[in-house]
Amino acid sequence: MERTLVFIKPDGVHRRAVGKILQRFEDKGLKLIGLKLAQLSNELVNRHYAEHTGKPFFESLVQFVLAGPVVLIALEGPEAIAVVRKLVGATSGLEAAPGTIRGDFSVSKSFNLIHASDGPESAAAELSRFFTDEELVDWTPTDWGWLGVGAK
Ligand code: FUP
Repeated sequence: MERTLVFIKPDGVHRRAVGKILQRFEDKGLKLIGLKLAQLSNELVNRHYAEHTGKPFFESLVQFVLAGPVVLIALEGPEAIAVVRKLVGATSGLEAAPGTIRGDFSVSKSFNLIHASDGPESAAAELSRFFTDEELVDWTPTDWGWLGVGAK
């Protein structure tokens, strides 16, 4: 079982696509363990995208993510990190496959609606960056056995 961090970027919120994006994760069978709307701080966004500091798109990326509230989502499920990245699709909406969130909602490299952790280390760091331990809720969906969760 893995946990991962997703956030819907300001374009997704402004476009009123939050419900449709959340639906993708619920339909897949992932478990929602944290959810909140937040206006991120400049300091937090700079820290989150630190690996891209100095790249040509860095400043516009930071300004974009600060341009309105984001929806922070913590998810849990089998291989949740890779499963979520597949649902999200390639970074550029121009490259992302139809059926993925970016493939269905974006025609841009930058305005790509969603962020998702790309590995176990980033998932752990990002979950604790955006959620306190108290905000993450441990619970068991009644239908998980039927979805194959825990099945070998
Ligand atoms: P991803 O993990 O798919 O979100 O992609 P990256 O970590 O490589 O990039 C982080 C964000 O930078 C992307 F979501 C969008 C933005 N970006 C650009 O705006 N232009 C680029 O050429 C590459 C990335």
